[in-house]
Amino acid sequence: MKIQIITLFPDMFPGVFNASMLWKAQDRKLVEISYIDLRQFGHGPRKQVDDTPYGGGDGMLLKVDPLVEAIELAKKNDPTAVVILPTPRGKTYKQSDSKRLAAAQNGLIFVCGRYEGYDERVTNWVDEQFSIGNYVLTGGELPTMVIADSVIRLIPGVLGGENSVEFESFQQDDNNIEFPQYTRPEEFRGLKVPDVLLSGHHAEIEKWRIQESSKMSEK
Ligand code: 6GU
Repeated sequence: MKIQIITLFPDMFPGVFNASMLWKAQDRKLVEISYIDLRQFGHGPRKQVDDTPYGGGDGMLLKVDPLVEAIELAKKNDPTAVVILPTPRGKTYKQSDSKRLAAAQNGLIFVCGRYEGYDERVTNWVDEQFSIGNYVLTGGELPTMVIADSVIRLIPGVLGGENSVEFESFQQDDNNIEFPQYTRPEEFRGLKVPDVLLSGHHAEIEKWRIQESSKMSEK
């Protein structure tokens, strides 16, 4: 899967993508991540990519023309890729979205907005708009890392045991939370591992885990 990221800040990404599972996924050629520096599509001697909003208001908006030209280059590299715009105006991103994007196996093009926003006309070149929650971030880079991480780990071969995905949080549906887990020691500073997990009684353990999952989903 090709992942192309259009951003003014490509330096934000390698620390996240070049560690652990995400690094392994690239090392095994299961994903290929590349960056398109939006600045190179800026116009004029100052490579301007932003401008003041029509109608007035604070701050600067990313201009539509550099954004669209960058998307067109990314599309030329990967014509069937899905164009994703992370934005607080989008629908809330869910595990069902990551499953859908991973299963489709199309490449992904992320368009990272910055500053106070972007010219709304860019959405005509975008397939999906996602928010990652009800709070405001300074740009689309962090949401891009979040969404890309959640998709990449679902690509077959990225995680070790394929069934480690099956039982985890949100996998059955978007509200299901994984049960709590424990490892050695049996007691730490007076805190004991629940007896049932030490019982060796598989049916009881299964029952307990189901109970604990549904308790957590209610929170
Ligand atoms: Cl996708 N972008 C920004 N800038 N802020 C957000 C967001 C996205 N999702 C939640 N807050």
